[in-house]
Amino acid sequence: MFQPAVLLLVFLAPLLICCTATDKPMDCSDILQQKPKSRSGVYTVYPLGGAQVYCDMETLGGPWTVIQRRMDGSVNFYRGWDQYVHGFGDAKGEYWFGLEFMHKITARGKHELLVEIEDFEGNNTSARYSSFSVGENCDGYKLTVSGFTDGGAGDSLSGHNNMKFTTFDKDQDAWGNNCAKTYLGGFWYKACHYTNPNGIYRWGLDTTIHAIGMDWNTWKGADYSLKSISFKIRPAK
Ligand SMILES: [Ca+2]
Repeated sequence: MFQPAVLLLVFLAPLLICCTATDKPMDCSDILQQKPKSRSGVYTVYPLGGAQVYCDMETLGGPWTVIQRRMDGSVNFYRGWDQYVHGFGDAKGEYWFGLEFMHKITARGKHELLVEIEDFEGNNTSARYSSFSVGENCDGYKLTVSGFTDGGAGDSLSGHNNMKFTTFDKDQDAWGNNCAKTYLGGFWYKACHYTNPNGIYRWGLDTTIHAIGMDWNTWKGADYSLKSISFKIRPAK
């Protein structure tokens, strides 16, 4: 026979483990909620297992979880499906946070997206979307994005709404060939793109091979590869 105290422990143990797990921050908004004076920087979050991410606590009041960032060409973004699902790069610099993490975070509630871009002439601009989410694996990590507000960059993302994610080894785009292979990135390609944030880092205007750079067409056209671009999300108010 179990003693009552032992029985109680048996019932409480899973509950205790569960509560410990939910105390772990899933994204940068959890970080700020748990420690309101947190500054921008690299933090460990637990959308699944632990992963490093850059939190922007300042822009427009934050707290933004940076899910994609390019800034100096130091990381190769021409990668396969598994890497885009689980993430790659360095949270201190260039990285892709991972489609599974993006799905887990945006499935918690409505999120907004801020895209910030910069050219090589020192100009900065942005685009904002009031709703952004990434579907689950079995739905090809489909992008749902809407509610564009112009920060000066124009809207190069709404045209990708409802598209599944495509890499060179997983073609889910709306084109006869594989957009990732032709435009050398991985993205929610259609047939094929208005922006190519995971394309080749190629230092500004280059018309040698069409639209393979890190472009945002409504600002600088398809052959201008930006100096920096970042995608940031936060819970919608
Ligand atoms: Ca295709």
